[in-house]
Amino acid sequence: MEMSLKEDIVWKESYACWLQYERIKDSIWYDRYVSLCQNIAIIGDSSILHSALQELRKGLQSMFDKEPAIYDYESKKTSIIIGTYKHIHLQDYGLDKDAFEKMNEESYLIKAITNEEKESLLLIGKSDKGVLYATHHFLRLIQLRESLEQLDINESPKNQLRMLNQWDNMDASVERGYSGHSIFYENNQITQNLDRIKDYARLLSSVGINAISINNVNVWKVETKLITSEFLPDVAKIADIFRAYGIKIFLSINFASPIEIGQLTTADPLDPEVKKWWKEKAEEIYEYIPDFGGFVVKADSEHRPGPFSYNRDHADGANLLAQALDPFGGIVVWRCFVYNCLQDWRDRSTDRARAAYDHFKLLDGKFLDNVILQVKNGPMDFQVREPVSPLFGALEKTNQMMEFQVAQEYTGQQKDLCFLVPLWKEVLEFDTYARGKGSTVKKIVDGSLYNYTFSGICAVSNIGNDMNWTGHTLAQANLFGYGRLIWNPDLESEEIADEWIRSTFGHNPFVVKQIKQMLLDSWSIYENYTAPLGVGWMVNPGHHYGPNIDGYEYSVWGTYHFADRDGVGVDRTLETGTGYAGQYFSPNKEMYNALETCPDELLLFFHHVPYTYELKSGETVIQHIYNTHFKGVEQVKELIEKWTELQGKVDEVRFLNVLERLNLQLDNAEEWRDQINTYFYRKSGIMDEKNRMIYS
Ligand code: GCV
Repeated sequence: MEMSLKEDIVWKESYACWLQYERIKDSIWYDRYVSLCQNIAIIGDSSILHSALQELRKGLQSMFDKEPAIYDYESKKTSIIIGTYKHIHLQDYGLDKDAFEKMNEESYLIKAITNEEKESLLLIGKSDKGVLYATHHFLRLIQLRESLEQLDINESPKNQLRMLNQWDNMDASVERGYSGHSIFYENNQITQNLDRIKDYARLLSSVGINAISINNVNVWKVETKLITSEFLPDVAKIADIFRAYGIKIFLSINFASPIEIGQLTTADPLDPEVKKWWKEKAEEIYEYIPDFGGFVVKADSEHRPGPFSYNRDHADGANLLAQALDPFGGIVVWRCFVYNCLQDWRDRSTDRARAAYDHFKLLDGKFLDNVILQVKNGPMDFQVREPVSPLFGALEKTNQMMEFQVAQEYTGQQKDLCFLVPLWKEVLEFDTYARGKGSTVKKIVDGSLYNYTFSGICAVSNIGNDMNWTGHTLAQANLFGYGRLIWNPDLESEEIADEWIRSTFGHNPFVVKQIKQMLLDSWSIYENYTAPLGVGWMVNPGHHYGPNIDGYEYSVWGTYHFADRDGVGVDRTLETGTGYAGQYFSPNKEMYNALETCPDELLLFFHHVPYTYELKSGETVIQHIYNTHFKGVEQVKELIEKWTELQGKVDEVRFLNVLERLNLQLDNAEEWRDQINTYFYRKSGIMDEKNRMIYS
């Protein structure tokens, strides 16, 4: 379907994402809501409360086409009352102060109160941040057309740190960015367009994000200077913006900073001069940003400097920085993505999947209390299918957090549709058995299993300066879904999809149904036409888009599938393989280790099997490969049909943006299908049972 945009394109809807606040046209809903939403009283004064009020005014004004009036709380005329529990006269509403005292700092209550004289809606936070979250929640309820009359909601986030990592460089490029350039930097300077950053802060706070690191974990020459007086005044301006939305900022630092910007000859973490340097550096940073969150560190990973250069370990490295930040309440987010990236493909004993566990398990208990180890969800690198990293559950005495990737590096790069919430959900629900049954990953990262002092979830962001933020409009659902899921991992993927669609595209039941189906099917569709049965990779080296079955096979990166004429897959068993399966707690260890019990979808991650091996599904491995690859392409065609049926039902800009991406996805899926099927036909010499077209 060929179509192009009209001249006078309107990007309003694309830019607003899920904060559309579309005018309520249905008079029944309008009338039901309007009387309750005309007046606001705010108690207290702070930059966060100011944001809450602004959000509320803006949202209500837009949905009711009427500016709400702001009243003095004491006048008691009001409909919506916002403030913290310390300022609101709780007794007037029969509320208990003690209940608030016990709540977490970010909690809130939304309650409808009706008495003879008036109706009130209370949005009460434990803190200012809680008020802001309550406000967003309340606006979301209206966008979702929930009834307000009986509201009695008590919410607390399940995870303490809810973070995004920008992989933005100061030349405006974004590592693994698929939505234009950075919104933070241009020409090796911090941008002067702070409005866009403010809009980003609004979006993030609306889904409960409370921390952000604003530069790439690969910290290059100019970015190393972000912690110097040359850039700190501008970093402080960014911190001011995020602070007003309850978000703390972090910086990624270069472990070799004492050498690169400090005129020292070493960055040895045990050297007294180095310790002094970092201590003074921390003091300087906190002069500019009193509530600075701390550092994110990629060390001894993919050629970045780290403690290994000085024969020190990661605990020495992380503790050096933690000591410097501690007096100010800062924390160190230390990444566990540490592996040998100069591997010899002929060496079958080295296994990249083992690396994070092998490096960090031994150090459990050696890190200071203000260090958090950040662990990618899988042992490799954000593949479409990987087992959960065995480090989850393995660190009893060290704070730990999850790292997801909202950016779709290996899942279609925001050209292909891949709604990632179901993947993240599966990871969080995974039972590690670390302390017996029920030791799920979500209980580890929310800190409850091991009583961590700091814990949470972070993810690589997927935004850039494209007008719609995420390149593919439907990729906005991943950013929204990430925030909603990590606020409450018990939410269902379908619920999150539904919220996102209604807030973004409105309530037409057909639109909601079609998009929801598209989102929920998309991860499995993407998996169908790409690398099979958990083996991963098979992508073009460097940029990672599109198929290249042997692209990484003989490289140094440790990412092999070992396909030969007889079979495919990586033997990670205890008996004949790399022993990786043994890093899990029982019974996961045994389940993955045995061919008979290893789940089909991860078979080739754990085992090398002949093409004729029969899966639990009853198909042979080779037939599964053919079937899923033919099916995947047909499913993409169905996605296109589903979307095409929405023409005229969603605005033209977003309609065409998605259509264009789906067409690219089809090209990609066809290429994957043909490359994969041909490769495995040539390797195995086994025909497709259904005799479909395989290029030979
Ligand atoms: C920021 C993968 C990506 C890199 C990324 C790295 C990391 O290797 O391809 O772009 O670097 O992960 O997470 O540090």
